[in-house]
Amino acid sequence: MPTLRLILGDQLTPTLASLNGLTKNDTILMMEVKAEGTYVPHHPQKIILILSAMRQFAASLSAQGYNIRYIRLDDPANTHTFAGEITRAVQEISPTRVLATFPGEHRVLESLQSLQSTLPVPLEILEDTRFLSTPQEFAEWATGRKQLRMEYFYREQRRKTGFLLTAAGEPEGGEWNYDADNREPYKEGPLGLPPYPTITEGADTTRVVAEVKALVATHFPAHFGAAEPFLWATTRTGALQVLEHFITHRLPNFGRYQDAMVTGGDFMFHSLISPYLNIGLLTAQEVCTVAETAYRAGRAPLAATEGFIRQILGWREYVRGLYWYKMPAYATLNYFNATRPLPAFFWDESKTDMHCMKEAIGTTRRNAYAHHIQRLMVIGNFALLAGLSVKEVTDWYLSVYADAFEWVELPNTLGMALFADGGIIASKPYAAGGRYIHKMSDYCTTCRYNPTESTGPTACPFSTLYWDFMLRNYEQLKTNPRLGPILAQVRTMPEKRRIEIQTQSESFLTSLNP
Ligand code: FAD
Ligand code: DLZ
Ligand code: SF4
Repeated sequence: MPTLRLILGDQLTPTLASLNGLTKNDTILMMEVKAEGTYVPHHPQKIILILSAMRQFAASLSAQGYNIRYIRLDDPANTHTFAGEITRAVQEISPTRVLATFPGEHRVLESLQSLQSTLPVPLEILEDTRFLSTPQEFAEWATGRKQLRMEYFYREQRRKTGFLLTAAGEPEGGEWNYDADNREPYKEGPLGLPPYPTITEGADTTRVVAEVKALVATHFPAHFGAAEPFLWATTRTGALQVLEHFITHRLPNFGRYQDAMVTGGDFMFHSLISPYLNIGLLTAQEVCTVAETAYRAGRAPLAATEGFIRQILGWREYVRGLYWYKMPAYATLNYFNATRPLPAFFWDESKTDMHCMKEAIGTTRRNAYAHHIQRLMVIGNFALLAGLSVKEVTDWYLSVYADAFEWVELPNTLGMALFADGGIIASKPYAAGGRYIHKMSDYCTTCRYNPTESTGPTACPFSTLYWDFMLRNYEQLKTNPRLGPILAQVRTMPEKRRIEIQTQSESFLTSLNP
Protein backbone atom coordinates (compact mmCIF):
# COMPACT_ATOMS: atom_id res chain seq x y z
CA MET A 1 0.00 0.00 0.00
CA PRO A 2 2.36 2.81 -1.11
CA THR A 3 1.58 6.10 0.57
CA LEU A 4 2.68 9.53 -0.62
CA ARG A 5 3.84 11.48 2.43
CA LEU A 6 4.23 15.26 2.31
CA ILE A 7 6.86 17.26 4.16
CA LEU A 8 6.57 21.04 3.78
CA GLY A 9 9.47 23.41 4.35
CA ASP A 10 8.51 24.14 7.95
CA GLN A 11 7.93 20.47 8.81
CA LEU A 12 11.49 19.21 9.09
CA THR A 13 11.01 16.95 12.11
CA PRO A 14 11.55 13.16 12.05
CA THR A 15 8.54 12.62 14.34
CA LEU A 16 6.24 14.50 11.92
CA ALA A 17 2.72 13.03 11.83
CA SER A 18 2.82 12.37 8.07
CA LEU A 19 5.94 10.21 8.59
CA ASN A 20 4.25 8.04 11.19
CA GLY A 21 4.41 4.38 10.08
CA LEU A 22 6.71 5.24 7.15
CA THR A 23 7.84 2.19 5.15
CA LYS A 24 10.36 1.72 2.39
CA ASN A 25 7.48 1.26 -0.12
CA ASP A 26 6.27 4.77 0.53
CA THR A 27 7.39 7.97 -1.17
CA ILE A 28 8.14 11.17 0.66
CA LEU A 29 7.41 14.32 -1.35
CA MET A 30 9.35 17.52 -0.72
CA MET A 31 8.94 20.49 -3.07
CA GLU A 32 10.95 23.62 -3.67
CA VAL A 33 8.36 25.81 -5.38
CA LYS A 34 8.62 29.39 -6.53
CA ALA A 35 5.10 30.30 -5.34
CA GLU A 36 6.19 29.76 -1.72
CA GLY A 37 9.09 32.15 -2.17
CA THR A 38 7.05 34.90 -3.79
CA TYR A 39 3.54 35.00 -2.25
CA VAL A 40 5.29 37.63 -0.19
CA PRO A 41 8.85 38.59 -1.20
CA HIS A 42 10.74 36.62 1.46
CA HIS A 43 14.12 37.81 2.70
CA PRO A 44 16.88 35.87 0.87
CA GLN A 45 18.21 34.47 4.18
CA LYS A 46 14.80 33.01 4.97
CA ILE A 47 14.64 31.23 1.61
CA ILE A 48 18.25 30.07 1.90
CA LEU A 49 17.56 28.73 5.39
CA ILE A 50 14.43 26.82 4.40
CA LEU A 51 15.70 25.31 1.16
CA SER A 52 19.09 24.38 2.65
CA ALA A 53 17.42 22.77 5.66
CA MET A 54 14.94 20.93 3.38
CA ARG A 55 17.74 19.51 1.21
CA GLN A 56 19.70 18.25 4.20
CA PHE A 57 16.62 16.82 5.90
CA ALA A 58 15.80 14.97 2.67
CA ALA A 59 19.38 13.69 2.44
CA SER A 60 19.20 12.27 5.96
CA LEU A 61 15.98 10.38 5.16
CA SER A 62 17.43 9.18 1.89
CA ALA A 63 20.55 7.91 3.72
CA GLN A 64 18.22 5.78 5.85
CA GLY A 65 16.94 4.10 2.68
CA TYR A 66 13.62 5.91 2.24
CA ASN A 67 12.29 6.98 -1.18
CA ILE A 68 12.32 10.72 -1.57
CA ARG A 69 10.78 12.58 -4.46
CA TYR A 70 12.61 15.87 -4.03
CA ILE A 71 11.57 18.58 -6.49
CA ARG A 72 14.27 21.21 -6.89
CA LEU A 73 13.67 24.84 -7.71
CA ASP A 74 15.57 24.49 -10.99
CA ASP A 75 13.86 21.23 -12.04
CA PRO A 76 12.47 22.00 -15.57
CA ALA A 77 9.27 20.01 -14.88
CA ASN A 78 8.56 21.94 -11.66
CA THR A 79 5.06 23.48 -11.70
CA HIS A 80 6.12 25.75 -8.82
CA THR A 81 3.04 25.30 -6.65
CA PHE A 82 2.29 22.79 -3.90
CA ALA A 83 -0.98 21.80 -5.60
CA GLY A 84 0.73 21.31 -8.97
CA GLU A 85 3.51 19.17 -7.50
CA ILE A 86 1.21 17.02 -5.35
CA THR A 87 -1.05 16.40 -8.34
CA ARG A 88 1.94 15.53 -10.56
CA ALA A 89 3.35 13.14 -7.93
CA VAL A 90 -0.01 11.36 -7.59
CA GLN A 91 -0.25 10.98 -11.38
CA GLU A 92 3.29 9.61 -11.69
CA ILE A 93 3.48 7.40 -8.57
CA SER A 94 -0.17 6.29 -8.22
CA PRO A 95 -0.16 6.02 -4.42
CA THR A 96 -3.20 4.65 -2.61
CA ARG A 97 -3.37 7.70 -0.36
CA VAL A 98 -1.63 10.97 0.45
CA LEU A 99 -0.72 12.00 4.00
CA ALA A 100 -0.08 15.62 4.95
CA THR A 101 0.60 17.26 8.29
CA PHE A 102 -1.54 20.26 9.25
CA PRO A 103 0.26 23.26 7.67
CA GLY A 104 1.29 26.52 9.33
CA GLU A 105 -0.76 28.85 7.13
CA HIS A 106 -4.45 29.03 6.38
CA ARG A 107 -3.89 29.58 2.66
CA VAL A 108 -1.92 26.28 2.50
CA LEU A 109 -4.65 24.47 4.43
CA GLU A 110 -7.21 25.76 1.91
CA SER A 111 -5.07 24.57 -0.96
CA LEU A 112 -4.72 21.08 0.59
CA GLN A 113 -8.44 20.97 1.29
CA SER A 114 -9.31 21.81 -2.29
CA LEU A 115 -6.99 19.04 -3.47
CA GLN A 116 -9.05 16.60 -1.40
CA SER A 117 -11.83 16.91 -3.96
CA THR A 118 -9.65 16.84 -7.08
CA LEU A 119 -7.15 14.04 -6.38
CA PRO A 120 -8.14 10.52 -7.40
CA VAL A 121 -6.98 9.18 -3.98
CA PRO A 122 -7.75 10.31 -0.42
CA LEU A 123 -5.61 13.08 1.08
CA GLU A 124 -5.57 13.02 4.89
CA ILE A 125 -4.46 16.06 6.88
CA LEU A 126 -3.08 14.95 10.23
CA GLU A 127 -2.68 16.92 13.48
CA ASP A 128 0.68 18.65 13.87
CA THR A 129 1.85 16.94 17.06
CA ARG A 130 5.01 19.02 17.40
CA PHE A 131 3.18 21.68 19.40
CA LEU A 132 2.53 21.39 23.12
CA SER A 133 -1.18 22.11 22.69
CA THR A 134 -3.74 21.57 19.94
CA PRO A 135 -6.07 24.03 18.19
CA GLN A 136 -9.00 22.03 19.61
CA GLU A 137 -7.65 22.44 23.14
CA PHE A 138 -7.34 26.19 22.59
CA ALA A 139 -10.86 26.40 21.19
CA GLU A 140 -12.26 24.58 24.24
CA TRP A 141 -10.32 26.89 26.55
CA ALA A 142 -11.43 30.00 24.66
CA THR A 143 -15.09 29.17 24.16
CA GLY A 144 -17.34 31.17 26.45
CA ARG A 145 -14.52 33.34 27.86
CA LYS A 146 -15.10 37.08 27.85
CA GLN A 147 -11.41 37.80 27.44
CA LEU A 148 -8.63 35.59 26.10
CA ARG A 149 -5.56 36.30 28.18
CA MET A 150 -2.28 34.51 27.50
CA GLU A 151 -1.42 34.37 31.21
CA TYR A 152 -4.34 32.05 32.05
CA PHE A 153 -3.75 29.82 29.05
CA TYR A 154 -0.09 29.63 30.04
CA ARG A 155 -0.89 28.56 33.60
CA GLU A 156 -3.03 25.73 32.27
CA GLN A 157 -0.18 24.68 30.00
CA ARG A 158 2.24 24.74 32.97
CA ARG A 159 -0.14 22.53 34.95
CA LYS A 160 -0.60 20.18 32.00
CA THR A 161 3.04 19.81 31.01
CA GLY A 162 4.59 20.06 34.48
CA PHE A 163 7.23 22.61 33.43
CA LEU A 164 8.57 24.53 36.44
CA LEU A 165 6.20 22.92 38.92
CA THR A 166 7.12 21.67 42.39
CA ALA A 167 6.46 18.07 43.40
CA ALA A 168 3.20 19.32 44.94
CA GLY A 169 2.12 20.76 41.58
CA GLU A 170 2.67 24.37 42.62
CA PRO A 171 4.57 26.88 40.48
CA GLU A 172 8.28 26.79 41.20
CA GLY A 173 9.20 29.58 43.64
CA GLY A 174 5.54 30.27 44.45
CA GLU A 175 4.72 32.55 41.49
CA TRP A 176 3.52 31.73 37.98
CA ASN A 177 5.16 34.78 36.42
CA TYR A 178 8.38 36.60 37.36
CA ASP A 179 8.12 39.50 34.96
CA ALA A 180 8.35 41.98 37.82
CA ASP A 181 12.02 40.87 38.25
CA ASN A 182 12.76 41.18 34.51
CA ARG A 183 13.10 43.91 31.90
CA GLU A 184 15.87 46.32 32.84
CA PRO A 185 17.62 48.68 30.44
CA TYR A 186 21.14 47.60 29.43
CA LYS A 187 23.99 49.98 30.13
CA GLU A 188 27.24 48.23 29.14
CA GLY A 189 27.21 48.85 25.38
CA PRO A 190 27.54 46.22 22.64
CA LEU A 191 31.03 45.12 23.78
CA GLY A 192 29.52 43.54 26.90
CA LEU A 193 27.10 41.42 24.90
CA PRO A 194 27.66 37.69 24.33
CA PRO A 195 29.22 36.79 20.97
CA TYR A 196 27.15 35.29 18.16
CA PRO A 197 27.14 31.49 18.58
CA THR A 198 29.76 29.51 16.68
CA ILE A 199 28.01 27.04 14.40
CA THR A 200 29.98 24.05 13.06
CA GLU A 201 27.99 21.91 10.67
CA GLY A 202 30.54 20.46 8.26
CA ALA A 203 31.48 20.43 4.60
CA ASP A 204 28.18 19.01 3.31
CA THR A 205 26.30 21.92 4.84
CA THR A 206 28.76 24.44 3.40
CA ARG A 207 28.27 22.93 -0.06
CA VAL A 208 24.45 22.80 0.16
CA VAL A 209 24.18 26.36 1.48
CA ALA A 210 26.47 27.64 -1.30
CA GLU A 211 24.36 25.89 -3.97
CA VAL A 212 21.14 27.26 -2.53
CA LYS A 213 22.56 30.78 -2.25
CA ALA A 214 23.33 30.76 -5.97
CA LEU A 215 19.83 29.50 -6.75
CA VAL A 216 18.17 32.12 -4.56
CA ALA A 217 20.23 34.89 -6.15
CA THR A 218 18.99 33.78 -9.58
CA HIS A 219 15.34 33.08 -8.77
CA PHE A 220 14.60 35.85 -6.23
CA PRO A 221 17.02 38.62 -7.25
CA ALA A 222 15.06 41.68 -6.13
CA HIS A 223 13.96 40.67 -2.64
CA PHE A 224 14.71 42.99 0.30
CA GLY A 225 17.55 41.78 2.56
CA ALA A 226 21.20 40.81 2.49
CA ALA A 227 22.06 37.21 1.65
CA GLU A 228 25.48 37.63 3.29
CA PRO A 229 26.68 37.11 5.90
CA PHE A 230 24.36 34.13 6.28
CA LEU A 231 24.37 33.41 10.01
CA TRP A 232 21.81 30.66 10.44
CA ALA A 233 22.22 26.96 11.13
CA THR A 234 20.50 24.75 8.57
CA THR A 235 20.67 21.38 10.35
CA ARG A 236 19.49 20.04 13.67
CA THR A 237 23.15 19.70 14.71
CA GLY A 238 23.71 23.41 14.19
CA ALA A 239 20.40 24.36 15.81
CA LEU A 240 21.37 22.38 18.94
CA GLN A 241 24.65 24.32 19.07
CA VAL A 242 22.74 27.61 19.02
CA LEU A 243 20.46 26.34 21.79
CA GLU A 244 23.39 25.26 23.96
CA HIS A 245 25.13 28.58 23.37
CA PHE A 246 21.98 30.37 24.54
CA ILE A 247 21.69 28.30 27.71
CA THR A 248 25.33 29.00 28.65
CA HIS A 249 25.82 32.58 27.51
CA ARG A 250 22.45 34.27 27.31
CA LEU A 251 19.76 32.58 29.42
CA PRO A 252 21.13 33.84 32.78
CA ASN A 253 20.53 37.43 31.60
CA PHE A 254 17.58 36.73 29.29
CA GLY A 255 14.80 38.05 31.51
CA ARG A 256 16.77 40.95 32.88
CA TYR A 257 17.49 42.39 29.44
CA GLN A 258 14.52 41.00 27.52
CA ASP A 259 13.21 44.47 26.62
CA ALA A 260 16.57 46.25 26.38
CA MET A 261 17.96 47.68 23.15
CA VAL A 262 21.43 49.00 22.41
CA THR A 263 23.02 50.42 19.26
CA GLY A 264 24.84 47.59 17.45
CA GLY A 265 23.25 44.95 19.71
CA ASP A 266 21.37 43.01 17.06
CA PHE A 267 20.87 39.92 19.21
CA MET A 268 21.19 41.08 22.85
CA PHE A 269 20.51 38.12 25.19
CA HIS A 270 17.90 36.49 22.96
CA SER A 271 18.03 32.83 22.03
CA LEU A 272 17.89 33.13 18.20
CA ILE A 273 16.08 29.79 18.03
CA SER A 274 12.71 30.85 16.57
CA PRO A 275 13.56 29.83 12.97
CA TYR A 276 14.65 26.38 14.16
CA LEU A 277 11.55 25.89 16.28
CA ASN A 278 9.32 27.07 13.46
CA ILE A 279 10.79 24.86 10.74
CA GLY A 280 11.05 21.88 13.06
CA LEU A 281 14.78 21.47 13.66
CA LEU A 282 14.11 21.94 17.39
CA THR A 283 10.93 21.11 19.30
CA ALA A 284 9.22 23.22 21.92
CA GLN A 285 9.25 20.28 24.34
CA GLU A 286 13.01 19.83 24.17
CA VAL A 287 13.79 23.55 24.35
CA CYS A 288 11.66 24.01 27.50
CA THR A 289 13.19 20.86 29.00
CA VAL A 290 16.76 22.06 28.37
CA ALA A 291 15.96 25.44 29.96
CA GLU A 292 14.33 23.87 33.00
CA THR A 293 17.26 21.48 33.42
CA ALA A 294 19.67 24.43 33.34
CA TYR A 295 17.66 26.14 36.08
CA ARG A 296 17.56 23.00 38.24
CA ALA A 297 21.33 22.60 37.81
CA GLY A 298 21.86 26.16 39.07
CA ARG A 299 22.94 27.44 35.64
CA ALA A 300 20.18 30.07 35.31
CA PRO A 301 17.95 32.05 37.68
CA LEU A 302 14.28 31.19 38.02
CA ALA A 303 13.02 34.56 36.72
CA ALA A 304 15.00 34.22 33.47
CA THR A 305 14.03 30.57 32.98
CA GLU A 306 10.36 31.16 33.69
CA GLY A 307 10.38 34.19 31.37
CA PHE A 308 11.93 32.12 28.58
CA ILE A 309 9.64 29.11 29.03
CA ARG A 310 6.63 31.48 29.10
CA GLN A 311 7.54 32.77 25.63
CA ILE A 312 7.42 29.25 24.22
CA LEU A 313 4.88 27.37 26.33
CA GLY A 314 2.78 30.52 26.75
CA TRP A 315 3.02 33.00 23.89
CA ARG A 316 4.00 30.64 21.10
CA GLU A 317 1.25 28.11 21.84
CA TYR A 318 -1.27 30.84 22.61
CA VAL A 319 -0.83 32.72 19.31
CA ARG A 320 -1.07 29.49 17.35
CA GLY A 321 -4.29 28.54 19.14
CA LEU A 322 -5.69 32.00 18.52
CA TYR A 323 -4.70 31.98 14.84
CA TRP A 324 -6.59 28.78 14.10
CA TYR A 325 -9.48 29.78 16.37
CA LYS A 326 -10.02 33.09 14.55
CA MET A 327 -8.92 32.46 10.96
CA PRO A 328 -9.74 33.31 8.22
CA ALA A 329 -11.69 36.36 9.48
CA TYR A 330 -8.77 37.42 11.71
CA ALA A 331 -6.64 38.44 8.73
CA THR A 332 -9.25 41.01 7.65
CA LEU A 333 -9.53 42.89 10.96
CA ASN A 334 -8.56 46.56 10.99
CA TYR A 335 -9.86 48.15 14.20
CA PHE A 336 -8.46 51.64 13.54
CA ASN A 337 -9.07 51.48 9.78
CA ALA A 338 -5.36 52.02 9.20
CA THR A 339 -4.57 52.43 5.50
CA ARG A 340 -1.46 54.61 5.12
CA PRO A 341 1.02 53.03 2.66
CA LEU A 342 4.30 51.68 4.05
CA PRO A 343 7.00 54.38 3.88
CA ALA A 344 9.97 53.64 1.61
CA PHE A 345 12.35 53.43 4.59
CA PHE A 346 10.82 50.07 5.59
CA TRP A 347 12.80 48.74 2.61
CA ASP A 348 15.84 50.99 3.07
CA GLU A 349 16.70 52.26 6.52
CA SER A 350 19.07 54.91 5.17
CA LYS A 351 15.93 56.86 4.19
CA THR A 352 14.97 57.72 7.78
CA ASP A 353 16.63 59.88 10.44
CA MET A 354 14.92 58.01 13.28
CA HIS A 355 17.84 56.17 14.85
CA CYS A 356 15.68 53.53 16.52
CA MET A 357 14.02 52.67 13.18
CA LYS A 358 17.39 52.62 11.44
CA GLU A 359 18.67 50.08 13.98
CA ALA A 360 15.57 47.87 13.92
CA ILE A 361 15.15 47.84 10.13
CA GLY A 362 18.93 47.58 9.70
CA THR A 363 19.15 44.33 11.71
CA THR A 364 16.13 43.07 9.78
CA ARG A 365 17.88 43.70 6.45
CA ARG A 366 21.26 42.33 7.61
CA ASN A 367 20.05 39.30 9.56
CA ALA A 368 16.40 38.52 8.69
CA TYR A 369 16.03 39.01 12.44
CA ALA A 370 15.07 41.69 14.92
CA HIS A 371 14.49 40.92 18.56
CA HIS A 372 11.05 41.08 20.10
CA ILE A 373 11.14 44.58 21.49
CA GLN A 374 12.43 46.01 18.22
CA ARG A 375 9.58 44.27 16.39
CA LEU A 376 6.98 45.38 18.95
CA MET A 377 8.00 48.70 20.44
CA VAL A 378 10.00 50.22 17.61
CA ILE A 379 8.75 49.07 14.20
CA GLY A 380 5.30 47.85 15.32
CA ASN A 381 4.76 50.86 17.55
CA PHE A 382 5.65 53.19 14.69
CA ALA A 383 3.26 51.37 12.34
CA LEU A 384 0.48 51.57 14.94
CA LEU A 385 1.01 55.27 15.72
CA ALA A 386 1.35 56.25 12.06
CA GLY A 387 -1.76 54.27 11.05
CA LEU A 388 0.09 52.19 8.45
CA SER A 389 -1.97 49.77 6.37
CA VAL A 390 -2.54 46.57 8.35
CA LYS A 391 -2.24 44.44 5.23
CA GLU A 392 1.02 46.07 4.11
CA VAL A 393 2.54 45.84 7.59
CA THR A 394 1.57 42.20 8.12
CA ASP A 395 2.89 41.27 4.66
CA TRP A 396 6.13 43.08 5.46
CA TYR A 397 6.63 41.14 8.72
CA LEU A 398 5.78 37.87 6.97
CA SER A 399 8.40 38.49 4.33
CA VAL A 400 11.37 39.90 6.25
CA TYR A 401 11.95 37.58 9.21
CA ALA A 402 13.54 34.14 8.97
CA ASP A 403 11.07 32.84 11.56
CA ALA A 404 7.93 34.26 9.94
CA PHE A 405 5.08 31.84 9.24
CA GLU A 406 1.59 33.22 9.27
CA TRP A 407 0.33 31.25 12.30
CA VAL A 408 2.82 33.10 14.50
CA GLU A 409 3.42 36.29 12.53
CA LEU A 410 -0.20 37.40 12.08
CA PRO A 411 -1.40 37.38 15.71
CA ASN A 412 1.80 39.10 16.78
CA THR A 413 1.64 41.79 14.11
CA LEU A 414 -2.06 42.35 13.54
CA GLY A 415 -3.04 41.68 17.14
CA MET A 416 -0.19 42.49 19.46
CA ALA A 417 1.59 45.28 17.58
CA LEU A 418 -1.22 46.94 15.60
CA PHE A 419 -4.21 46.26 17.90
CA ALA A 420 -6.13 45.69 14.66
CA ASP A 421 -8.12 42.94 16.37
CA GLY A 422 -9.55 45.52 18.79
CA GLY A 423 -8.04 43.91 21.87
CA ILE A 424 -8.28 40.14 21.48
CA ILE A 425 -4.57 39.62 22.25
CA ALA A 426 -3.65 42.79 24.09
CA SER A 427 -5.79 44.55 26.66
CA LYS A 428 -4.55 47.92 25.40
CA PRO A 429 -2.54 49.06 22.38
CA TYR A 430 1.25 48.79 22.77
CA ALA A 431 1.53 52.49 21.96
CA ALA A 432 4.46 54.44 23.37
CA GLY A 433 6.17 57.74 22.74
CA GLY A 434 9.89 58.40 22.46
CA ARG A 435 10.40 58.41 26.22
CA TYR A 436 9.81 54.65 26.41
CA ILE A 437 12.40 53.98 23.70
CA HIS A 438 14.78 56.36 25.47
CA LYS A 439 14.31 54.48 28.75
CA MET A 440 14.95 51.05 27.21
CA SER A 441 17.80 51.91 24.79
CA ASP A 442 20.72 54.18 24.01
CA TYR A 443 19.22 55.03 20.62
CA CYS A 444 18.01 58.54 21.42
CA THR A 445 21.40 59.82 22.56
CA THR A 446 22.67 59.80 18.97
CA CYS A 447 19.42 60.68 17.22
CA ARG A 448 18.70 64.01 15.62
CA TYR A 449 15.31 64.01 17.39
CA ASN A 450 14.64 64.58 21.07
CA PRO A 451 12.37 61.99 22.76
CA THR A 452 11.09 64.47 25.34
CA GLU A 453 9.73 66.87 22.70
CA SER A 454 6.48 66.26 20.84
CA THR A 455 6.37 69.53 18.92
CA GLY A 456 9.03 71.75 17.36
CA PRO A 457 11.86 71.15 14.88
CA THR A 458 13.62 68.43 16.94
CA ALA A 459 10.48 66.72 18.25
CA CYS A 460 10.67 62.91 18.23
CA PRO A 461 8.14 61.56 15.71
CA PHE A 462 7.15 58.83 18.19
CA SER A 463 6.27 61.46 20.78
CA THR A 464 4.29 63.58 18.33
CA LEU A 465 2.49 60.59 16.84
CA TYR A 466 1.72 59.13 20.27
CA TRP A 467 -0.50 62.07 21.18
CA ASP A 468 -1.89 62.34 17.68
CA PHE A 469 -2.80 58.63 17.81
CA MET A 470 -4.69 59.15 21.07
CA LEU A 471 -6.50 62.18 19.64
CA ARG A 472 -7.23 60.49 16.31
CA ASN A 473 -8.59 57.29 17.85
CA TYR A 474 -10.17 58.76 20.96
CA GLU A 475 -13.64 57.39 20.22
CA GLN A 476 -12.38 53.81 19.87
CA LEU A 477 -10.16 54.03 22.93
CA LYS A 478 -12.29 55.98 25.39
CA THR A 479 -13.87 52.92 27.00
CA ASN A 480 -10.55 51.16 27.57
CA PRO A 481 -10.02 51.15 31.34
CA ARG A 482 -6.25 50.75 31.01
CA LEU A 483 -5.95 54.02 29.09
CA GLY A 484 -7.86 56.11 31.64
CA PRO A 485 -5.02 58.42 32.80
CA ILE A 486 -3.74 59.08 29.25
CA LEU A 487 -7.20 59.77 27.88
CA ALA A 488 -7.85 62.14 30.78
CA GLN A 489 -4.83 64.13 29.57
CA VAL A 490 -6.21 64.04 26.03
CA ARG A 491 -9.56 65.39 27.26
CA THR A 492 -7.98 68.28 29.14
CA MET A 493 -5.37 69.12 26.49
CA PRO A 494 -5.47 72.88 25.70
CA GLU A 495 -6.72 73.51 22.18
CA LYS A 496 -3.51 75.33 21.19
CA ARG A 497 -1.45 72.29 22.15
CA ARG A 498 -3.80 69.93 20.34
CA ILE A 499 -3.55 71.98 17.15
CA GLU A 500 0.27 72.09 17.41
CA ILE A 501 0.46 68.32 17.76
CA GLN A 502 -2.00 67.64 14.98
CA THR A 503 -0.29 70.08 12.61
CA GLN A 504 3.16 68.64 13.31
CA SER A 505 1.86 65.10 13.00
CA GLU A 506 0.11 65.81 9.72
CA SER A 507 3.20 67.31 8.17
CA PHE A 508 5.34 64.36 9.38
CA LEU A 509 2.86 61.79 8.07
CA THR A 510 2.63 63.56 4.72
CA SER A 511 6.41 63.49 4.46
CA LEU A 512 6.39 59.68 4.81
CA ASN A 513 4.91 59.13 1.37
CA PRO A 514 5.88 62.15 -0.68
P1 FAD B 1 13.59 34.91 22.29
O1 FAD B 1 13.37 36.29 22.74
O2 FAD B 1 14.83 34.26 22.71
O3 FAD B 1 12.33 34.05 22.79
C1 FAD B 1 12.39 32.62 22.86
C2 FAD B 1 11.34 31.98 22.00
O4 FAD B 1 10.05 32.28 22.49
C3 FAD B 1 11.33 32.42 20.56
O5 FAD B 1 12.28 31.69 19.81
C4 FAD B 1 9.91 32.14 20.13
O6 FAD B 1 9.77 30.81 19.70
C5 FAD B 1 9.12 32.30 21.42
N1 FAD B 1 8.44 33.59 21.43
C6 FAD B 1 8.84 34.72 22.05
N2 FAD B 1 7.90 35.68 21.92
C7 FAD B 1 6.91 35.14 21.17
C8 FAD B 1 5.67 35.63 20.69
N3 FAD B 1 5.25 36.87 20.96
N4 FAD B 1 4.93 34.82 19.93
C9 FAD B 1 5.33 33.57 19.65
N5 FAD B 1 6.49 33.05 20.10
C10 FAD B 1 7.25 33.82 20.86
N6 FAD B 1 7.90 35.10 16.22
C11 FAD B 1 8.04 34.16 15.31
O7 FAD B 1 8.48 33.05 15.61
N7 FAD B 1 7.71 34.39 14.01
C12 FAD B 1 7.20 35.59 13.61
O8 FAD B 1 6.89 35.77 12.44
C13 FAD B 1 7.06 36.61 14.58
N8 FAD B 1 6.59 37.83 14.23
C14 FAD B 1 6.46 38.80 15.19
C15 FAD B 1 5.94 40.03 14.81
C16 FAD B 1 5.77 41.02 15.76
C17 FAD B 1 5.16 42.35 15.37
C18 FAD B 1 6.11 40.77 17.10
C19 FAD B 1 5.92 41.83 18.14
C20 FAD B 1 6.65 39.56 17.47
C21 FAD B 1 6.81 38.54 16.54
N9 FAD B 1 7.31 37.28 16.89
C22 FAD B 1 7.43 36.32 15.93
C23 FAD B 1 7.61 36.95 18.29
C24 FAD B 1 9.06 37.22 18.72
O9 FAD B 1 9.41 38.54 18.45
C25 FAD B 1 10.04 36.26 18.07
O10 FAD B 1 9.63 34.94 18.33
C26 FAD B 1 11.43 36.42 18.63
O11 FAD B 1 11.88 37.74 18.44
C27 FAD B 1 12.36 35.44 17.98
O12 FAD B 1 13.68 35.61 18.42
P2 FAD B 1 14.36 34.66 19.48
O13 FAD B 1 14.27 33.25 19.06
O14 FAD B 1 15.73 35.22 19.75
O15 FAD B 1 13.40 34.86 20.72
C1 DLZ C 1 8.66 29.94 3.16
C2 DLZ C 1 8.91 28.82 2.21
C3 DLZ C 1 9.65 29.02 1.04
C4 DLZ C 1 10.30 30.33 0.77
N1 DLZ C 1 9.82 28.05 0.14
C5 DLZ C 1 9.30 26.83 0.36
C6 DLZ C 1 9.41 25.79 -0.57
O1 DLZ C 1 9.97 25.94 -1.65
N2 DLZ C 1 8.88 24.59 -0.26
C7 DLZ C 1 8.22 24.36 0.90
O2 DLZ C 1 7.78 23.22 1.15
N3 DLZ C 1 8.06 25.34 1.78
C8 DLZ C 1 8.57 26.57 1.55
N4 DLZ C 1 8.37 27.58 2.44
C9 DLZ C 1 7.59 27.30 3.63
C10 DLZ C 1 6.13 27.21 3.29
O3 DLZ C 1 5.67 28.46 2.84
C11 DLZ C 1 5.42 26.68 4.53
O4 DLZ C 1 5.27 25.32 4.43
C12 DLZ C 1 4.10 27.25 4.73
O5 DLZ C 1 4.27 28.60 4.98
C13 DLZ C 1 3.38 26.63 5.90
O6 DLZ C 1 2.07 26.41 5.63
FE1 SF4 D 1 13.66 57.00 18.06
FE2 SF4 D 1 12.68 59.33 18.89
FE3 SF4 D 1 14.65 58.20 20.20
FE4 SF4 D 1 15.09 59.20 17.77
S1 SF4 D 1 14.50 60.32 19.61
S2 SF4 D 1 15.81 57.24 18.55
S3 SF4 D 1 13.16 58.75 16.76
S4 SF4 D 1 12.61 57.41 19.97
